[in-house]
Amino acid sequence: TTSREIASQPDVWARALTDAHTAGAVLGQPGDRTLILGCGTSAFVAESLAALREAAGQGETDAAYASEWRPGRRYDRVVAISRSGTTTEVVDALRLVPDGPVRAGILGVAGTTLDLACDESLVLDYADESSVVQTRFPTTVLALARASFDEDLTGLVEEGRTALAAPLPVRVQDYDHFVFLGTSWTYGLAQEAALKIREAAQAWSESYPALDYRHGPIAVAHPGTLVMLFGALDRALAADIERTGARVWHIDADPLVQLLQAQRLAVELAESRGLSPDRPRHLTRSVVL
Ligand code: F1P
Repeated sequence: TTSREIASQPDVWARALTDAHTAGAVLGQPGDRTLILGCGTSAFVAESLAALREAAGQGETDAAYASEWRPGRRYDRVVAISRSGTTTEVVDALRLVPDGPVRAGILGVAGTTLDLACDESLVLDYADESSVVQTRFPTTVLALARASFDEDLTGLVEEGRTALAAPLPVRVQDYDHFVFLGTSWTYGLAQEAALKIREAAQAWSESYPALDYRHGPIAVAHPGTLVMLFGALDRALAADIERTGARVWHIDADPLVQLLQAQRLAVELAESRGLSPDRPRHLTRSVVL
């Protein structure tokens, strides 16, 4: 299931890009102060969306883990992201929002508790998944948001298909430690990639803002470490990492295609360890307390 959903991403992105214009408003009108909330994968998507919206000049945008957020700053709009629409901490956070801001949802399923608690929802049912481990829902939300901010994504679908057509250029058995680095909106992708490795393959993974990696965490890098760089290649950083004996993996492609390759890495790693990525330990599709 997980592998099939990973492979379906270019087609699902293509579908999303045809109605990008309908999606922009869910994050607020230009100038709106927006807060985006989520848990797990959806918290990382929230972080990436906040960085993208601010960089696009759309207005001040905060992101928070739903479980940590408490009312304080004033917002024009609070956006809840949740594939399932039932995650307890997200539902609870939305209930804490004082009267005033518009409550909006970016959801995978219509008619859920969150959908009913929102004033408006963008339901991406075609990107919903049956697997526990999220793959295409988060990438589709991000593709849609970037297109709605007028980013040119014409090459994205083809780049995704090309990546999927070739075997991964990494031998997963060579590594016992996986690090993912990103900057600006790709830091959310790096965190999401590291989560995939933990969820699907029960392996040791970490994620950091790219340049912060040199400020401590690089101390545990060793020849069994694979460090994946998201976004553009920083040659100086890559050289520093390689000096530790760790391997640097950078793909010259759109960051969403880089994440797709990290998802494939997680599946291959799980299988090489005799685990099924479709049955991650201790996890359910939606965490309802
Ligand atoms: C959030 C989430 C997932 C995680 C697991 C449990 O789900 O934490 O990120 O992979 O499936 O749920 P949701 O609120 O987006 O449905």
